[in-house]
Amino acid sequence: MKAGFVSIFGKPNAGKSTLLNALIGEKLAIVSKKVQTTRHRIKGILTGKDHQIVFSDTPGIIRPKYKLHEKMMQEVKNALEDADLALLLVDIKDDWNECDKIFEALHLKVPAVVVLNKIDLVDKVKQKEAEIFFSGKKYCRKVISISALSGVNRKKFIRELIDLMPEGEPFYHGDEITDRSTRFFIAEMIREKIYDLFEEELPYQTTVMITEFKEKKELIKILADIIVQRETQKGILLGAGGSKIKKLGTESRKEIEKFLGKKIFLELFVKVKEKWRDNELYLKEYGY
Ligand SMILES: Nc1nc2c(ncn2[C@@H]2O[C@H](COP(=O)(O)OP(=O)(O)O)[C@@H](O)[C@H]2O)c(=O)[nH]1
Ligand SMILES: [Mg+2]
Repeated sequence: MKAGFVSIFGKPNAGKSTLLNALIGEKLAIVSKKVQTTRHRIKGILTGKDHQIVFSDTPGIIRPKYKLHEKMMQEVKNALEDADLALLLVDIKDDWNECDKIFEALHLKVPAVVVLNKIDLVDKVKQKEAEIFFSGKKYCRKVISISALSGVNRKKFIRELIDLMPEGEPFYHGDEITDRSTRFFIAEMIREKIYDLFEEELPYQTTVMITEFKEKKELIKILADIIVQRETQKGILLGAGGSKIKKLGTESRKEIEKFLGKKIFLELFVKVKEKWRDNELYLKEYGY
């Protein structure tokens, strides 16, 4: 039996969350065109006859600008410490040298596989160049080129990882696919919709907390607080005559119903907590 932890690292937008979802075959992690969507480490567990791989999706590696960022980078560090194998994800169209510096700075103590992602966007020549560039690096055991979006050859990909995993007994039950709760995923789905529906800075100043989750006979009742930093942001979230928050509610509800396979009643409340992103107590309360 092979069992171990595989952590996915890389710059924002490299496609880490897309890859985790592709590997697990479920949408565990939210994905967006905007950077810094992922704030938490999320585990995705894959169990087979002779193996268990516990993948960790992590926030993109950045230089922290506020406390929330520091917490996000702490999640990266934790995932680094637990890892038996690191997947270093590169958007093949990104600056390779810059990625190399970041990987170098991780000071990995475990083997690493460089995963060149988004190969659907380049030609074979460019792909080959990138493969040669990264395979020469000290931290790199192997290079795998994929398109997480167009579909990965899961079986083949996983086999290659298993080869590099330690022997060991499984850490989780075979039927567990993640370490996160239903409430967590629901909050994340609402957050994803906020990234979709609102411009620029607003999603970054926002977090979501589920305050009530009650299963009734016919439906599930869910109440959520949307936390913003300023009164003006509350206005933007609500929209004229409450039109925006209504849209957010409807779209979130559809997504959550798909996820839970049950009818839900969803009510959203917008709350202003000044500078929550820099406040230890708030950050803790909101799960960071
Ligand atoms: N063309 C292309 N786009 C991708 C691929 N993988 C991810 N993306 C897109 O890149 C963006 C960032 O993806 P995400 O998984 O959120 O990146 P993360 O920040 O590293 O977690 C999203 O718009 C994805 O749809 C890929 O293989 N090809
Ligand atoms: Mg992500």
